Amino acid sequence: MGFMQELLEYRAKDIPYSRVLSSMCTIPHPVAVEAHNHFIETNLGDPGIFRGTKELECELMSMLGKLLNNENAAGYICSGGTEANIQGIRAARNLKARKIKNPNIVIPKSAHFSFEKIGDILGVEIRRAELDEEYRVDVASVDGLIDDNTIALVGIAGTTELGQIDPIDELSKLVIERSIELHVDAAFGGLVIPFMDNPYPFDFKLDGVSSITIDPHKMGMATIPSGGILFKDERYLRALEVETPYLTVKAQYTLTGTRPGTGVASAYAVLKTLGFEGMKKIVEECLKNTKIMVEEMEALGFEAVIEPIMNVVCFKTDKAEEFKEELYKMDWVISTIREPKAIRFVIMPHVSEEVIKNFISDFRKII
Ligand code: 0PR
Repeated sequence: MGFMQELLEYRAKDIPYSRVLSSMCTIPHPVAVEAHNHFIETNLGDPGIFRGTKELECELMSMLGKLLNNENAAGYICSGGTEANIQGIRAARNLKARKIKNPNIVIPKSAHFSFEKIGDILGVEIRRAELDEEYRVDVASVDGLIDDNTIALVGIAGTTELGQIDPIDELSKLVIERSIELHVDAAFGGLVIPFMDNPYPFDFKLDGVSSITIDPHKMGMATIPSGGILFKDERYLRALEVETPYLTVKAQYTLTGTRPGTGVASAYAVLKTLGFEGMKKIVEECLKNTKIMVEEMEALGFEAVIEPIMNVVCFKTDKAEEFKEELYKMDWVISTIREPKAIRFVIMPHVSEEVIKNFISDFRKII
């Protein structure tokens, strides 16, 4: 048996996306794959060599900046939401906290687990604010946790578990009053909210927002890895720089050194091909399918934890873990959340109406 055959056999053991209802990633758009293949050997870690790819990244950042209502936004394509969140907080720390001994940040209890890593790596104390009944961060609770050592607040535009959007406009007012930074984690929502009928305010249109995480490898249908970090202006990138003695450039603001240009090319290809209207159609389809999932689950007697705002939806049940295990035995992947006990579905572009119908028919057998 040739080793390539062997590789394919390993790959065949993976669960196909048509049975994955738990992922924020999806099958890349065909143009993303084509673009990716053309950039397979690129390394943006040394942009003087890959100067065309670097130019393309600048173009993509300018497209994302416009989408997020800031022509001056500066940033780069990284390994994912985790790195983007690290860099958002690291920039805030470097700008604000050089004089502060024990810096802290205030994040919602609903924040992604990447903030656990941030506390550990950056030595920043993480304070967790309470949520309201709709699982948005409670601004009074945030306010109560701020002190003289607070360098930044975090708001989430599309929480991992419920797809909820924090009151970013109120957080923005708060950071302006306190002269601190505001990092918005829109890893998922960044490429959903702008394409919704009544978009929630979450981006640079709000004066307090300093940085935004927005991941093309989630709803942007780019190839993995393609995460995004955008800052209000260049000043934040400068705060991240280290000197690079022997590269084609003198300084590097990224967290990783060697980094692929494939995520830049694939994200660019998707956005250029689909345009604003094309992205809107994809988002509309996902929201329509989310409604179908709600109807199907309600017909089985389940109740949604909150009425879905984007294409993430959870249903209350004490048997969440049991259902997840039983479904996994049938090669269906769903997830569960921390609070309240519930099962969770992310209705990505690969979760078609047909996938939902197939799932419901198997789920009936279990319940
Ligand atoms: N911020 C938010 C709001 C997120 O939802 C995520 C990931 C991150 C940051 C971190 O992004 P990276 O994983 O790109 O570093 N949210 C999903 C999660 O952790 C990611 C995911 C994707 C999980 C595919 C499972 C999966 O199959 O749940």
